[in-house]
Amino acid sequence: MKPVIVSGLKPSGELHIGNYLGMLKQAVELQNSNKYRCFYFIADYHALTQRYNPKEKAEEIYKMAVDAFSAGIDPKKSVIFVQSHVSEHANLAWIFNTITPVGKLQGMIEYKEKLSEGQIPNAGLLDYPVLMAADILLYKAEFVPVGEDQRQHVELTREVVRTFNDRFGKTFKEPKAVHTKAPRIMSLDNPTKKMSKSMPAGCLYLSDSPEVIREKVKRAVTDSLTGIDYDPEKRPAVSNLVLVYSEFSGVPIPEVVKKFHGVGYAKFKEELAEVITKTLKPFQEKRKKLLKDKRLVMSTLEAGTKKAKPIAQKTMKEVAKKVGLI
Ligand code: AQP
Repeated sequence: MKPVIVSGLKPSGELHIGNYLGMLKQAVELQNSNKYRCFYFIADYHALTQRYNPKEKAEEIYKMAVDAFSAGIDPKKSVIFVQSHVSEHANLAWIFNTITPVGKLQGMIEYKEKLSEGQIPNAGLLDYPVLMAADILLYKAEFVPVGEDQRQHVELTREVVRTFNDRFGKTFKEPKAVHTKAPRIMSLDNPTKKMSKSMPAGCLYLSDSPEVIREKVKRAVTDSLTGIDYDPEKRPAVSNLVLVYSEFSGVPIPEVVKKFHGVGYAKFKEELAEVITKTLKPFQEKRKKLLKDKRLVMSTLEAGTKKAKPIAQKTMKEVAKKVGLI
């Protein structure tokens, strides 16, 4: 049996280049390698932990699926579905809740960051990593392609595995987080914050038009020093842009720095906008077509649910028996 890969996309807004470079691009590569059984889901339950407009949520969920397909997630090669359509995600999270210390969840970096950004600390937000552990372990995943922000959550999943196996007998294996070379793309307007859907001012969206991309890149903060360089400690803003250039062009970072030696910010930013626009073109064309075919998208997701559900049910049955339910 091929090892299992699981990852999710939270429909809390449109996908940005951080989501793409930190996770989605790799998710597609792993799928295409043919070495894994890949499960990718739209994490709608996770999205409900943030303040949202219920009238917009269904559209966001649908668009997130469109974006995943447009970026190359292929239903012939991967199982793709909506999290809430497989109720076992919530059921398993409940069991894991009973073995997870609250103090551990209160100490999670992402949780504390969301609070510092002014979010109301609802129980779902606190519980996010436990639901994520269930997302991963329902399918007994070995690898989880995620951005750096999710590393601590995968670590918690590993702790859940150890606790569960200790108390109820060996059931799960500890999964590993796998990161790309761009695990943390920073916000365009603040290089100390990661690019986040919930902070749109610093985001470059995969659906942005060439004009918007040019404008956003032009406005991206740099620093008072001159020259294009890569030194995330001393020059985080410029280094972030160099990393984005490298990832979109496929040119290694040292060569990017060499290529733009002595070149001003304006020229570098023009070329950066161009390489992003060019790379995103096929994605945007596919997206435009798929957005018009809601029936196809919904039926593909339904087919994904049919594949995911029996596997989730099997794990849940095993867990229920182990923890003493009848
Ligand atoms: N800035 C980032 N750089 C690299 N990777 C990132 N990811 C998120 N932001 C960056 C990774 O993208 C995948 C999908 O993310 P998500 O949809 O699950 O939501 P998130 O991690 O909470 O991302 P956001 O954009 O910051 O959403 P909000 O603002 O709504 O919380 C994940 O693998 C994530 O690590």
